[in-house]
Amino acid sequence: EDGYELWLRYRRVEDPSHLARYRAALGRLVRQGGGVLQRSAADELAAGLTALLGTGVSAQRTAPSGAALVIGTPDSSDLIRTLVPAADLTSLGDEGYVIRRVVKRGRNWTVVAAHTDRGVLYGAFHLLRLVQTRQPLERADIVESPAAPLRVADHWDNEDGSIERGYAGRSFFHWDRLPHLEERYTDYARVLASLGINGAVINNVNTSADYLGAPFVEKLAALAGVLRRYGVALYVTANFAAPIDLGGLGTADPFDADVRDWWEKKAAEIYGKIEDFGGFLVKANSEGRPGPLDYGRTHADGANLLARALKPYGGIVMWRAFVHDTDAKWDRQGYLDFVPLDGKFEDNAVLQIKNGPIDFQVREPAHPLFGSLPHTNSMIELQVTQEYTGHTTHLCYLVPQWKECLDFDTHKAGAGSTVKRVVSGRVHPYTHYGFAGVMNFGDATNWTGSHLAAANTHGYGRLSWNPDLSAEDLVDEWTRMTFGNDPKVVKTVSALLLGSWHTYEEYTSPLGTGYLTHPPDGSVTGHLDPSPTTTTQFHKSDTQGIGYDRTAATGDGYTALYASPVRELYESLDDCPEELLLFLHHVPYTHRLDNGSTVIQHIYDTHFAGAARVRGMRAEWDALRGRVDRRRLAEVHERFGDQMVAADQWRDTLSAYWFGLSRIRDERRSWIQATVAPADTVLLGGRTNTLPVAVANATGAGL
Ligand code: BDP
Repeated sequence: EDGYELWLRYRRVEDPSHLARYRAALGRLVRQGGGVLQRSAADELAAGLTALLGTGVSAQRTAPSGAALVIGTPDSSDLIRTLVPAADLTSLGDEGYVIRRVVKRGRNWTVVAAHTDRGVLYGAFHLLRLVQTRQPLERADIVESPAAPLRVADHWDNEDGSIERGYAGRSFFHWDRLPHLEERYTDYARVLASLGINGAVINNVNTSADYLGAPFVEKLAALAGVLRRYGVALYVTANFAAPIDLGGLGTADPFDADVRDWWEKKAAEIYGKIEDFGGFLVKANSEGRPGPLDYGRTHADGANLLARALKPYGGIVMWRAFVHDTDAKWDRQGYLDFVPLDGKFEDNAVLQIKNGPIDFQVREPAHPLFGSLPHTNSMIELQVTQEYTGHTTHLCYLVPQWKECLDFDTHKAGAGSTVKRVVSGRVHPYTHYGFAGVMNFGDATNWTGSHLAAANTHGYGRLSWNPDLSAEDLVDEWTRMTFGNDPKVVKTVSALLLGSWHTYEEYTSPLGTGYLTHPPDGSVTGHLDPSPTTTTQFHKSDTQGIGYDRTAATGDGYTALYASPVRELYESLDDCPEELLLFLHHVPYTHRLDNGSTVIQHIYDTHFAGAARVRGMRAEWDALRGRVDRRRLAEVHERFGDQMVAADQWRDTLSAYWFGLSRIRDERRSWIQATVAPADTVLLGGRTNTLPVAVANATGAGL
């Protein structure tokens, strides 16, 4: 198996009793009407059930004499009207659905019902999931609707086919061939819809203006046509300087009448071709991108310019809060720039805020902007592609990290103001809110480069629908859908995924040490390999101590951006959660942790334990031989091999580096004397980016 099907992998149900029950209940499919989305739902069910049940299933308009699966809306189906009381559907909104077993006139009906065809589509995927994961349907009574209206997939794909922070090949959007359509676009749309994702931004946040030019709009329209069949709206990242670059104007000043006119005409042109166009995503005045600040205007002025142009058509602007100019202010800049603008944005603009204040590191606190904007629509941006979390070399299942952020209580509007409630519009009365995920898809056959990385894509989409889902439930579901229901496979893969973030953190940067990766110099090692000498401005370690002092008392004042009691918790060296210790405090290497270890000893211990764990991970995976198909077994095995080498490199480089600074020996191991004794010059000379792999091999044995 090549992994192309991802979790939409429909294999025949093996267990005869399960199979018989599913066949009896779902072997006949009834759809009485509805539009395009309902047709897609029926097509997916027909194909999926045919494969799962091993018997031909196709949609019919009339009910058979026995049991049947019925899908539809009250408007399109009298059967649905008879089987589901209208009142049961009223609270579902435009995207929700029910899946219910109904016994009527002595017959068993399995019903997927919704107000809208879109709800039916999402319900259809849910039903397939139930079969794929072998859930009983006999007493099914499932009611679902999404937590937030914006559930978006962001692609950082470029026109030339390269992908910024993409590790799974090149872009599968072939702009040179579009508007010619390829099969993969349909599969892509199916994959998004299966998770409930309803929007896709198809180009990089660092974009040229070309995507807004007339030739491109034709291509976009063709793609939008495919996505539309699966309820996915197309969005485009807009370059703020487009009126200059494309329109030939002398300015992009939001207060300039010609500029306003240009954006209005552009919106009209796009909506003329793509009537359900979602809108724009914008990265402005960050990392050299053009923006309203270039003209002495504010972010709100800039966002509102575009928002007003889109408003007549129902489009929105997602304006990024990632404003990174100077490293020294990186942690606070988003907060300081946007809080004063609260309430100044149009109601069809929404601020897109990264989960943490820095940049998708392995460990960061939740961004202090969450909850701080009672009058500005907000959404969260998560990074599915593993930019700083191991690319496709390291297994790092990010759902537990995202859950920590989503469950974090900001206290900004009193206890219970969790991030997930903020971005679900339940803390402040937002009109647009939700989730964006920077995707890890490329043109690799298996989409994500590494088979197991697709669990992150799945996890992101499912959480954007329901942030209350647990990481445990999500890995279980993904594994069953991707590899089948063999209990040993489910147990092993689930455990591997669930422990992987912690392991990665242990051997790369425990205690919130932060940004230690190689600079993004365009090479494949950018943001992958360790390079602590080049990132001292981020981890602030020296011979006296380690960690970044962000306290109000003695540091940069970052902790003051949080509400009580978080602020006090973070400010206090004693109370601060240890996983964030070095993100928030600068301490001597001999500072004692709760477990009695010194910081430096803990760092040595975790680097060694984490790297050793990767060996165990590969062994556990290998024990699935005979239970996972040979190709995927071998490919994942190979990844773990690469991860072992890389984890050792992290362990050795970082252990040597911290020893070089602290000059404190590892109490438990003898490697340091043997390897990096008086090597300050090598370690601190700054001549090489990546320290020599600290020959710690002496180390490996018996530790
Ligand atoms: C950083 C990436 C960079 C992105 C930037 C952003 O390294 O490629 O352009 O974030 O999010 O993570 O704008």
